[in-house]
Amino acid sequence: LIPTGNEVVLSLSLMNQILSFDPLSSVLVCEAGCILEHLSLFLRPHRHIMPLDLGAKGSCQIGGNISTNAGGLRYLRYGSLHGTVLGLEVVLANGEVLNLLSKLRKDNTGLDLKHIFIGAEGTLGVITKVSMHVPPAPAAVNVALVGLDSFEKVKRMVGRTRGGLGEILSAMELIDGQSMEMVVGKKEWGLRNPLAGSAAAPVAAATAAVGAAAAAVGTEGGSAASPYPFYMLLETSGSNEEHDKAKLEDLLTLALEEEIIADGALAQDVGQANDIWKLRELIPVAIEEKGRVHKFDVSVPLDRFYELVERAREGLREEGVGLATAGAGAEGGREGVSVKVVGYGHLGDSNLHLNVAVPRDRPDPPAVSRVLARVLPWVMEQEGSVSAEHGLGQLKKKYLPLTKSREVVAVMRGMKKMLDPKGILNPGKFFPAEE
Ligand code: LAC
Ligand code: ZN
Repeated sequence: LIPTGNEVVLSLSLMNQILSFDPLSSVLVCEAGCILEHLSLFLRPHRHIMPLDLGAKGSCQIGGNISTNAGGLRYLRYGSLHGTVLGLEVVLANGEVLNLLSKLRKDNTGLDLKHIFIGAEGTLGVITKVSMHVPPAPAAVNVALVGLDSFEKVKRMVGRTRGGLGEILSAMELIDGQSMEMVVGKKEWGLRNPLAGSAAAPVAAATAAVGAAAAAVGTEGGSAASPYPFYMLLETSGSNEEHDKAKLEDLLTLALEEEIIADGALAQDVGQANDIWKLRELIPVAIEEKGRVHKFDVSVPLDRFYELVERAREGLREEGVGLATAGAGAEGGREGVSVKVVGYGHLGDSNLHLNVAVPRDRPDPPAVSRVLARVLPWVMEQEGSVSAEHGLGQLKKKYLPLTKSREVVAVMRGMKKMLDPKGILNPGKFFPAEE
């Protein structure tokens, strides 16, 4: 976090106490500076989990998670923080402490003010305490990775998965082929693609390969590290290991028979499950090394979900920009520059992360800027959202009027003026300059 002007950055990291936990009602109350992963570790012996999980769990604080309305990897199952946060304590701009620290699931008395602070990016008050409904830990968690030949098949698999796994489905994530190549390409992480042939892949060797197709590498556009253009990570969380596993196996077997998936692997233990998760969670870390990353975090209807990534790649190619691929390295392109484009994200929530890495040593070539400028207008044409889970901050505040009508933005401004008349809370974020 960096101050952008004459600002003071407030650290809540010393406010890291857990205040109470009631296992019967599953309510956790803590201070806002608690690190997400510490909360998960605290809950483990009590057989509960946090309703949210994200790659940054080891450093992010729960107050920040709530202020940014973080989404993450468990959203599909446990939903938004607007549902799981039961109460907040908030310090207002005038120093008053707003006690909204309810521990109740249901409380229909007047306006439910906590909601305006969830996702307000710190512009309306400073969250200091948090009360959350935390789910019981599932007794059985299973993780599978499947490889698919086209996004059309990904869409069919989404339907099959929802139908086949029903209430035990807890995550459905997308990893595209180039993301996979990038993550397994980081040799120091020692991660393998369990669907990339059996000989050299410890994970695959120990993982039950569901498809005989495992060895048949060589899909068009694929590589040794990533034989398929698409992968889906499927997770189930339920109460009966055998029953859940049987359901997942049936789903994969059926999907193979119908040629919706080309191959699949089911993790045989927690270590393998974690390794499959790492293939997904480390994508944003891996791309940081490829250059300065333009990050798009958009909601797009599933039907046209991946089209955005394809359009970006096509647009760049047409503009003469080279596209870096793992094996081949960089093809420079007419513009003498090469960028890396990957797509991944929360398929089950229609939330796509399009990341474009450009060389760090110089400003973006105009050709790249032209293509990237078309991304968000296209998203809006699909009635999507320009920020699905990362918020607007200062970089994307100009897009607020693209998503919200004038009247809606006016009400937001009115609330800001009422709660923070001098504009001292997180200035310059979120609200675009007034017309
Ligand atoms: C993720 C972050 C980028 O989903 O939101 O990995
Ligand atoms: Zn995400």
